Amino acid sequence: MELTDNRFVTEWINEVIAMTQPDETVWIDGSEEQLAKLRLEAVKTGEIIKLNEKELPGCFLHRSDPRDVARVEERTFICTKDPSGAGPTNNRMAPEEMYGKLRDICTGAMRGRTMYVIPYSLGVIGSEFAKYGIELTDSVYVVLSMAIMTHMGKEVYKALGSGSDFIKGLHTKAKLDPEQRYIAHFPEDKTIISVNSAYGGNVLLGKKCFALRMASVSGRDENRLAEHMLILEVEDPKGRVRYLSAAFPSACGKTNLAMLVPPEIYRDKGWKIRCVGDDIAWLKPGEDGRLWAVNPENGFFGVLPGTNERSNPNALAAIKKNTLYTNVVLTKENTVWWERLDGNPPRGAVNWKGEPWDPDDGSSGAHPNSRFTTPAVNCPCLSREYFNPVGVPISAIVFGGRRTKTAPLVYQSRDWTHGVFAGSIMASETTAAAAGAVGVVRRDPMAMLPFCGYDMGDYWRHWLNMGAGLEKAPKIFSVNWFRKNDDGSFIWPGFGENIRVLEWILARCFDEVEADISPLGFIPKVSDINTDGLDISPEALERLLSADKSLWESECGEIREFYSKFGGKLPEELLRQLEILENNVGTME
Ligand code: OXD
Ligand code: MN
Repeated sequence: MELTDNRFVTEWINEVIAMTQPDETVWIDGSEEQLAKLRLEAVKTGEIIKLNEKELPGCFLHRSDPRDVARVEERTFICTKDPSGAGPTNNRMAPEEMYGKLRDICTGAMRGRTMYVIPYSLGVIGSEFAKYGIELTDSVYVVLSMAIMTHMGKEVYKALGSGSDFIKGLHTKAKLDPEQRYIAHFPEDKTIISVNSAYGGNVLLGKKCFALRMASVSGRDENRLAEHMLILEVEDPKGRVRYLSAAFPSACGKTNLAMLVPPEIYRDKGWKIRCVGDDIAWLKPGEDGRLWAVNPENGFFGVLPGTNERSNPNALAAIKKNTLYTNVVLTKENTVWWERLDGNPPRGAVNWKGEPWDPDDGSSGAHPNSRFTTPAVNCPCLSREYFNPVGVPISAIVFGGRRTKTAPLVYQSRDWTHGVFAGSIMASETTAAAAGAVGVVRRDPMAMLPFCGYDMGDYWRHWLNMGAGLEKAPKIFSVNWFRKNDDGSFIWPGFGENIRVLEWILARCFDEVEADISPLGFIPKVSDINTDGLDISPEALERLLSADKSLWESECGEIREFYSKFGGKLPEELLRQLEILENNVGTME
């Protein structure tokens, strides 16, 4: 049954039906009844496997095609009429050319299949932040995932009324052909089309495609930011509640930080950390001159390998029910397992491809980018502000990356412009979240390299403008939890202990602590990072906070080279900041 008579919706759906030719069209209303029916159907077709109801109630396992396990940046396109609309860091194709290719792929692609119509909202429906989308898909997995990840349901049609302000999303698995895989964004047409994939990051169109790529473009015009950031609530022993947002490239422990459990010594004193978001933040100035943020999503799509009692007990608790697992080990007992969950890989299990798996043969059981999809409400430390339609006020913005040697544990930028510079020079060692080489250092400004929907030079300009318009702009910090000793061991314990750095960051935001001036920015006095109960010497801490002259000299060279890609789009202010850094590095011992 059609759930809306909005002609912008119905005319578009009819066009897509004519092209893709599904056997049937099902309008998703968001009801549990309909979802339960779809789960049953998907179990029957083998698209998902029902897990042990006693151990994992409401949980299912999905396996993606082995050639389709991660985002595919080389096949992700921004399609603007303006040849320079996508900038030097995105793939671009002219819209007509991309539409032509997609038309060929989509024609008849849903024959023999059902097409689902998914109405969803990013942000609480009806709130000032909310934006609406409709995804058409031939994948039940997508329907079930979108039901978890977004505010999904027929209420969206009511909020949309007869208007055309929604993002059109078309997804077809087509033949899952990697050679014909395209994740195409048409910002000028408010349209996303994704074909030949069924992996979450490529096909849950509300996530990276809309909430970051499309929303970054509209953010530029609407005085907003759409960022690859978690949002964290910190309550200190005095009961003061403050918020920070933090950008890290994929799989740098963002979900762990977002759900951080303070060490006992902090818990005893009354520190509490709550999660508002783990991946995406939408930000806009409030009337009070502060920057306010919401998490537009409604669930978590987190990486499983390495998720365990120590790294993220909250995530482990969250995924015990109503969770969709992708590409993990299936045990004899119909439960799931992944690398570094515990030291007990199961015997007699099957690996992520469904093949018999011997944990002693050296192969991994779960895919390195295996995932959980779980509702936000499952998270034991979810902030009460999570559903607040006006969001939360941000005191600090934190940029991070995975750097073995170069970046110090933490430093504070001198001002907003310097902070934008710090974000623009972010770099990290690559991980398995995107297809491609693992362990290579790549520059990833604001962790947005794969997600900024327009020219990054213009994006930085937008950041600079946003700051200029904020009376009480957040302070900006850079962190690196991943610095290593020469023997390859991590110097900083990370995980829950990161609260010690957050404590300093917030103290700086509220002028409660002095700092030293370093060539990079403000750094903590060694005595101002609380190491009570930690086995770390003042010398080691000093090393963590230090910056090596020769490494920073080459860093400056790499930044200059990276910046040169942006030509005239690079804001002058950032070039000035690079010159200041180069001078400062010149004065290092
Ligand atoms: C993600 C990513 O899936 O950043 O969140 O790749
Ligand atoms: Mn992410």
